[in-house]
Order: sequence, then structure tokens, then C-alpha cells
Amino acid sequence: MPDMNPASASREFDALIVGAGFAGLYQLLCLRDRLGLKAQVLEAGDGVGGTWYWNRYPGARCDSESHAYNYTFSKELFEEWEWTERYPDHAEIRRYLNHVADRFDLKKDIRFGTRVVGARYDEAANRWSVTTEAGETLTAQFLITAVGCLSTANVPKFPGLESFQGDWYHTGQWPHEGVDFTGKRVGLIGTGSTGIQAAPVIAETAAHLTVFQRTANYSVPAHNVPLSPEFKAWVKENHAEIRRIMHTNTNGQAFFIEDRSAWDVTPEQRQALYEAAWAKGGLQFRGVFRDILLDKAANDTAAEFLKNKIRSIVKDPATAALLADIDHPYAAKRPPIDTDYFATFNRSNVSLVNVRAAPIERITPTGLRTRDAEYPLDIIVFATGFDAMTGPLLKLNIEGRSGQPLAKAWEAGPRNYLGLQVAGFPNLFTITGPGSPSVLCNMPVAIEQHAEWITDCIAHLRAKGLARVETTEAAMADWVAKVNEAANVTLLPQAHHSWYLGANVPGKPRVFMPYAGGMARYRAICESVTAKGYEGFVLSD
Ligand code: N01
Repeated sequence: MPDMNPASASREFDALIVGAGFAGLYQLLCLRDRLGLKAQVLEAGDGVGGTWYWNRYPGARCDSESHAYNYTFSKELFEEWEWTERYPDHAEIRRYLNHVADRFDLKKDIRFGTRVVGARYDEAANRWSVTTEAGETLTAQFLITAVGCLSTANVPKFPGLESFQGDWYHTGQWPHEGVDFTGKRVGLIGTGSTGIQAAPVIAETAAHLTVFQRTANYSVPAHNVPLSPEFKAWVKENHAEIRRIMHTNTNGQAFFIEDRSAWDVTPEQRQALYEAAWAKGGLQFRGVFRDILLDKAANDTAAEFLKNKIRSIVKDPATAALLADIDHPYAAKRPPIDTDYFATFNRSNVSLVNVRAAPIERITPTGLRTRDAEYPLDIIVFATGFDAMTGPLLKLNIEGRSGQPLAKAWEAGPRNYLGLQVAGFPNLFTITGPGSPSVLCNMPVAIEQHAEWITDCIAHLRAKGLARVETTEAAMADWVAKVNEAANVTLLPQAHHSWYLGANVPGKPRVFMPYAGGMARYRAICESVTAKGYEGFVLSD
């Protein structure tokens, strides 16, 4: 007999979704409004935004251009929303996601301030039991993770951190009220996309900024600007075409990678093309030649151009040499874009320390000590990245059939099918999970494709009177091989310290995590799987 108790009815759902960022919001809309499911989002934060709820560090701004950093499912939504800048900052993205949540009346089905700490599959009932930090248990037939790829902060375990008498922050858990750097001696650890965005802004007010660099990085100017009325009008007029490009190209951006090789042009023409791309700025620099990420010699031409730019901007030759001492192919790590990053090192209140040569040994009560020197600091900023892709999923403590922990199933690295499902974990879907294009694609595009695929799959089950979908070991083995093959034809695995490989977290298995075969190919694979009756999945009652 069904449980008629209203208290338990409020804890039983068709679908539970973890996370209220781009992915969770759209998944809720799809399941609730298109399929009529009773769905609920559980969100640890007190508002929508996902990664943008937490990442409020100085300079936090998207590297996709605003006209491409949108949902594309609603023409009306696209037409009524207007971005103000070429790249939206974190606050504007939160305003956008709040607008979406309000426009589609999503917040009533989101529980904020609710951190998921466990999820267990009950085979007999075919339901997931999800536990929250507050000790509540909620159940659902389907469990969908929308936890993002970069949401588990990686704070290196430097000895002595607890003794530090100043303040320290990780950029991915930034205080909402901001941090006042005025007159402070600030140490910034990390020179990935985050550190490169934060350094110039911190330097504006800090008494002194010391940047601790372990791996030198490329960066291309963002050239952020307020959007002109003409550009805004152009975007609205060309919405259909912009959407078409985003949905058919390899990276989900609103531009195509040029179909020419670096060797199709003369050295002078190549230089001119790089100069034009540098002047234009942003991620399109990667798209100048089709073989930049495939052919090391082609990549070297881009790398040398970018290193020369560093040498031409940074006045002190020793600092310039250290910044340009880059040991990996361009774009083999996620390529940052910046606003005045290299020029920041020309300021008298900024210095650069090589912590590859002399590693950080400990945090002291008054600062930081490397092998060679002591640096007195008032504030330490950890721009040290994330336990990417697998971290947010493993933190949920998911247990599948027979109580098998996901952590055990992924002991040697993530194994799944299409980045969407793991054998032994029926009715669990992982939006933009490892093994999907995710971080190698403009995220909203990857997210929409996954949310829609999951929605179609659940609709199919319901239409057939089935209750369970689960991938197989064989499908996973085949997919893991395809993910490796796709990575290995590119230069991506050559950046041996990349978070794509899990290399930034000590002890994490080294597995190339995202699917590098491109969004267009991935989309076609998913469509073919559906057309073949969900090939690689077992559907049952
Ligand atoms: O993190 P990262 P992030 N001692 O891992 C260093 C997205 N994002 O937050 O390279 C000393 O890239 C580490 O050094 P190394 C984007 O996808 C997007 O910057 O490991 N240093 C590295 O320099 C991006 O790729 C946007 O040797 C240590 C840095 O910390 C992803 O988020 C903006 C260390 C970490 O770089 C992550 O970027 C920001 C240690 N023990 C982020 N441990 C935009 O949209 C780590 N490091 C623009």
C-alpha cells in the first residue's frame, strides 16, 4: 500500500538531482516540465550558480564569450537576456542563472543549504536513498549528479597551514563579502586559469603580491570589453546561426576551428595569423590552425609565438625567462585567457618565485617557506585548482548494487560508458562525468546535450513500462578504450602535470579524463546509441 504520510511523500521523488548550476537547473526543467516527473534538486549552497556560486575570487570571469555562454533550448530566453560584457563575470552569470530559475519557476523544487553526503542503491526497491548532511534521507528512482567538474577545492597539504596567523583562502570557496587586500602582503600559489585571472586584480590593491609559480603557463589576452548596442543586436539577429555553430562544431563555442594546417601557409603568413588572433584575443587563438593540438611541430609555432609575447611584455629579463619557461605544448593544459597578467609583473609591488626549482616546504605562522627562502605574508590565496571531474562525484559517497562504493569501482581511475553511467549503479546518471567532452567543450552545450539525453532515456523507459537502465562492463571497457584513443591522437596527454590527467592531486590515478574526440562526434555517438535501442545499456523492469 502506498505510504500516505505527507512527511514521507515530501521525501520520495521520481528523480533527485544533485547541484543547482547550469546542469541541475536544466535537468530539473526537463524532467519536471517535459516529463511531468516529481523531481527535486539538492544544493549545498544557498543559491543557484554551481561553480559560479563558489568561485567569486577577484577577476573570476568566464572564458567562453557571453553570447555562447547560454542555454540554447529557449529562443525566448535567449532573446530576452542581454549580457553586458564580452566575457561575463561571476556575478553576471549568477544573475543569469537566477533569471532562468525564476523565469521557469525552478526554485520551488530546489532545496538550498542541503549538502548530499551519501547515496545508496536499494536493489529490491529499485530506488536510491540519498542522505544529507543534516541527516535527512530522501529517495528516488533516478539519481542524477549535476555537481560540475571543478567543484572540489584542492588545497595542498602544506605542513604548518594551521599555524598561519594571517588569513588564507581557496579561490573556489571565496567569501561572499570579498577580501580586502589593501596594504597587505599577499602570496598567490598557482598559475592556472584562476591564478592568472586573480593576480592582476589583487596586485591593484595589495602592498605586495608574490606569485608562487610551479608550472609556467601560456596565456592569451581576453580583450574583455562592454558589448556595444550593435553587437547585442547582431547576436539577437543571428541567434539561430550562432546556435547552429555551437551545436555542430567540436568545442561547443560560437566559432569553428579553421580548416587549415600550420604548414599550409608561409612562416610570414603564420606570424600574421597569430598576430591577428592575439589582437582578437580569447580562446579562438586555439582555432587558428586545425593541427595545433595534433602535430607537435605545428604546436611549437604557436608556443614560440606566445613565449615571444611574454618576453616582449615583461621588462625584467629574469622574470620574463621564468614566465616563458613553459614545458608543455600550448593548449595541452587548459589555455588561460587574461587581462594584463604578464604586464602585472612589471609592477614594482609584484614578484615571481619559482617553486619548481625551490618547492614550498611549509607554511609558517608569519608566511611561507620554500627550500631557499622565507616570505612574510598577511594573506595566502590558494589558486591551486580542483580534484577535477571525479572529486565531486566521489565526495557524494555513492554506493551501487550490493553496497559497492563508487570509490572502489573507480580505484584505478574513472570507468563508465559515455561519461553517463557506471555498471553496478542502475538509474544513476552523471551529467558531464569523466569520459564525456565536458571541460573540453563550452560547458552549457555539453550540459544541455547530457540533460536532454538523460530525459529522453527516462521517457523511453516510461513509455516501454520499464523501470531500470544500467550500462554493462563490456560497454564501459569499450568506451574507456575510446576515451584513451581519442586523447592519444592529440597532444593533450603530453602535459604530464595537467588536471585533465588528475596529476595535480597527489595519489590520484593518472587517467586522461575528458573525451577528446570532440563534441560533434560525441553527440553523434550518443544519437547512434539511442537509435540502436540504447546499445550498451540494459533496460529492464
Ligand atoms: O586550477 P589549475 P585553476 N605547489 O589546476 C598550482 C577552469 N577555470 O583553478 O601546474 C605549488 O589549472 C598548479 O601547478 P602545476 C578551467 O577549466 C576557468 O587555475 O600543478 N603549486 C597550477 O599552477 C581551468 O583549467 C576559468 O604544477 C601548486 C595551479 O596551482 C580550471 O578551472 C577561470 C600546487 C592550479 O591550476 C582549473 O583552473 C578559472 C602545489 N602543491 C578556472 N598544487 C575561466 O572560465 C597546485 N599548484 C576563465
